[in-house]
Amino acid sequence: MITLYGVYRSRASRPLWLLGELGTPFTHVPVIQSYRLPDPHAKDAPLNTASPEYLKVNPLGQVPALVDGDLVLTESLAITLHIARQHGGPLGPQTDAEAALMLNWALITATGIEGPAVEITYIYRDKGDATAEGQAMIAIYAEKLRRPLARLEAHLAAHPWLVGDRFTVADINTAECVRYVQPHPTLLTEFPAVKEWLERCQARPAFKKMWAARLSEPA
Ligand SMILES: N[C@@H](CCC(=O)N[C@@H](CS)C(=O)NCC(=O)O)C(=O)O
Repeated sequence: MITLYGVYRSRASRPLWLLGELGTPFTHVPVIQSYRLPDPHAKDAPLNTASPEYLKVNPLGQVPALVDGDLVLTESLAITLHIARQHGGPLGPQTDAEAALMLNWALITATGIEGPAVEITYIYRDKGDATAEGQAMIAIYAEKLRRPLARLEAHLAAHPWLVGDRFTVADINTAECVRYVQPHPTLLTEFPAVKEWLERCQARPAFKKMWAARLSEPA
């Protein structure tokens, strides 16, 4: 049985969405980020990323982590790709070429999209959209995103999904990173196929269920 560590309000959302799509049984341990607690070391603190017990699972002190028998994985996109290979059916790779393409999209996403997109979300969360300083920073991150988003746009203008013309783990991985751009909707209007694809991903019942669980957790 798989054990997945991490609250919904974290990058655990990625494997949690996938596991919801698949209906695979798993044990969920909702470890919270230590920085979200007033005193993560307090006696009554919930299990968190600084808890000695959790650091034995992931010495990096981050969520998500996955334990599957003797295998321990501590990167969300490696976790989703593993689950998809083991249990994914059509959401996982059917050939070596598909496995390679899913990894390729995960790396484009992790190296080109996630970083600047997360910064955009943080700026809106911390500064709102009113400050000139915030807008200047957003313009810098938006410019960094234009090339990888154009790459995605070119693919999605010609294909409904990222791999194999069907919804797969590759769509979950990339959609969960492009989601961080959504607080800045004018950027996505430059990439209409990406915007439409993201809306299709987020209309899926398993995404909506994951999102509702996320919203039900304390902010
Ligand atoms: N590259 C890692 C990033 C993991 C990560 O940054 N997790 C955050 C929550 S979304 C975390 O655990 N932060 C707690 C900390 O860094 O102290 C992944 O995708 O799994």
